[in-house]
Amino acid sequence: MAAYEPRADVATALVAYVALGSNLGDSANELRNAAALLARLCDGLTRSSIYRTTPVGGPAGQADYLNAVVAMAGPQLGPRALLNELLVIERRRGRVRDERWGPRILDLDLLAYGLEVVDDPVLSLPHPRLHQRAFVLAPLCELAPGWRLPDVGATACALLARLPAVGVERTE
Ligand code: PH2
Ligand code: MG
Ligand code: MG
Repeated sequence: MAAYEPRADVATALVAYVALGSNLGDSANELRNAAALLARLCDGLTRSSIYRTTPVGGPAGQADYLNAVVAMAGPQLGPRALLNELLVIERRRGRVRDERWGPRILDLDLLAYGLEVVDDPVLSLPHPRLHQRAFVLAPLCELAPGWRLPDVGATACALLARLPAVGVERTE
């Protein structure tokens, strides 16, 4: 019998999903630059469109956000090292953490890492509020319509359909 050969055409790469958000500075540029930095940390990156979204939570009167999601196929770092790198990139962009859910120049949230389900003080996977956030589910549904969250087994599109269709507008 022939030796087993993995079939490259059907093998599915491990994918990490990262949410990007900004409502200070040149937000569209922040998201594009962050996506370019993340592309260096994986074999292949795809980005959703950019969405203009109404702020959820936080102080009254903050500006609308721009949000997007990227899919990192074949990430070079494990989930904890990747999370740490996201924080490093945020800090380099001048992110200061003061008010919870206050305005920010760049927010990078690790949404999911393959099928990992983790719940510990530093890392929760999938991201615990992902299911309720249209500003994350809309770009994730666009990018990965068939992908199912490892914990609830539903797609981002199905979860999005349950939420009120307001406050999220695709811009490009
Ligand atoms: N991020 C938050 C809180 N609220 N609202 C919108 N529209 N977009 C965000 O990225 C966002 C938010 C906490 O990180
Ligand atoms: Mg966030
Ligand atoms: Mg964050």
